[in-house]
Amino acid sequence: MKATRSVVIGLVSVAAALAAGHLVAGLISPLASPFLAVGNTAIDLTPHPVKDFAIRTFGENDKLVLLGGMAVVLAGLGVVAGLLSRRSPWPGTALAGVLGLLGLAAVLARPTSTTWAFVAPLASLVVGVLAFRWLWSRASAQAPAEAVSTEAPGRRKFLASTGAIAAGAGVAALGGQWFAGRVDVEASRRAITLRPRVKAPEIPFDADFVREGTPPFMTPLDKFYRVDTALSIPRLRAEDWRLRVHGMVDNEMVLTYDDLLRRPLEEKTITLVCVSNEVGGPYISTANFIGVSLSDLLRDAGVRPGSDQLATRSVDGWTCGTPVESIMAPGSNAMLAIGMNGEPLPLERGFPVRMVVPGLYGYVSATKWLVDMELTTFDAFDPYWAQRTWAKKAPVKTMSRIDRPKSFERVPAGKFVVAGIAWAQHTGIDRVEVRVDGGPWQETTLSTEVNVDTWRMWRVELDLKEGNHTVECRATDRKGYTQTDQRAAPIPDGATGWHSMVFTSVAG
Ligand SMILES: Nc1nc2c(c(=O)[nH]1)N[C@H]1C(S)=C(S)[C@@H](COP(=O)(O)O)O[C@H]1N2
Ligand SMILES: [Mo]
Repeated sequence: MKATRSVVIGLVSVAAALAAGHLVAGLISPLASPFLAVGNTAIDLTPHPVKDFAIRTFGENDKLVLLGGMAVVLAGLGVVAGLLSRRSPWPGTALAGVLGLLGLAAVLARPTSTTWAFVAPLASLVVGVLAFRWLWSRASAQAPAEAVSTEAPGRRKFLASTGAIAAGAGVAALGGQWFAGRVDVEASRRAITLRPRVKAPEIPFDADFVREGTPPFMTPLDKFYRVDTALSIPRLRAEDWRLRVHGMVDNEMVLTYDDLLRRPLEEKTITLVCVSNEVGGPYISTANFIGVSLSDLLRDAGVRPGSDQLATRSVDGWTCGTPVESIMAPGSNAMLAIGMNGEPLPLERGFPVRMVVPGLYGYVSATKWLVDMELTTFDAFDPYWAQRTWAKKAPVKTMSRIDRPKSFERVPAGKFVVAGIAWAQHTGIDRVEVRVDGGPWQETTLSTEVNVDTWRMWRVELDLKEGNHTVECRATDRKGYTQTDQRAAPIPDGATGWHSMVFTSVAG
């Protein structure tokens, strides 16, 4: 068989197999799609430095890059399978079978796997093998005809059969997407109006120094940093949502979205920080969260003595462990959030319900698409990131960042305003100092404080001679702790060290 034909057969069979699995998954359970399951497994198995690299390099596109990479690898395998099968269909058949079994294993191993999930990868396996065998027989049946130089009809038949399967694969893949999306989450979200009983206080005009280079105090939702392991955003309707509260409690509960709406809704301005944030990094944002008090809810459930960890689970299987005392402490402001910046939670923010606990990094506090809460102990359960060598407990560290000047920026010599942000969540910032070229520390002016659970901005006017400079900043919190200059990487419990910026003052 010609090499081009064998390659086309391999590629089309792979596409047919993936599309068939995706279609069946769309009908029974979207996360059972073998393509997505393999991708999600890859994310879970990726060592965290690689994960951090992916987030840093590709940002929010990291998952698209992964899916694209998987498509390239699968296409490559299809090509190899085709080329190996020029004389006999068995190498390709075997490869289709092995890939199918891998898909099956990935789907079954997912924590979200449902009873019938195996049907989707099974469809991939069967369709992949059958498509390959059929196309192979069509292609080789024409071979003698080619030999006697009546190539045209043979090629036409071959093109017709591969074209038909390729088109079928396209339709099946789109159908799978459509069926998966038919659970109309957007409509569910649009139907919700949130009327918090207590609104967050207005943000004072001098809570940020935007014109001098700091971020705006409130982060618009499309600018809010995003970090999660979800390859496809879970699609859970508010009306279908249930939260099970169980484990070391006196009263097990199952809550509905309406149950939450019947509780007093409060709006709070809170900053969220990711433990992966490097010194000077971007993974920090601030929003108005609307939700119900988590400590009130746990009091209703009756936490038994001895339970020190709240284990929470997302609908996609991601898990999180939060110290019970951080939630129950007076004024903890821990909440089950259903709204952000006045809207119901956006889908990628954990619609319909997520958790927020000020003072703790997101991976130990901010479960999105929350569906299960178990009161347990730190000894008894390790959540997702603790299983991957991150710390079990991770309070947010007091830190500061320079936003102006930017790295290697050329600024006018003479008077120049340096500005940035600082945070000591749940404690409050006492002061921020800067120094230039290793000189004496100088106090900066802080913005008006909104509350201790949010970031705070700072600015200072410097008078600088022409030439290269290095500016450093350090924050001190209300407990009297001043940021250490010792640089530490984000793993296992958050980066430390002073942020510094090299820039040049030039004669204007
Ligand atoms: N279900 C789920 N919730 C999650 C995560 C996740 O991977 N899955 N990541 C956590 C981490 S590490 C952070 S920093 C915050 C980020 O929330 P955001 O994406 O809304 O900014 O969500 C937390 N909640
Ligand atoms: Mo995070």
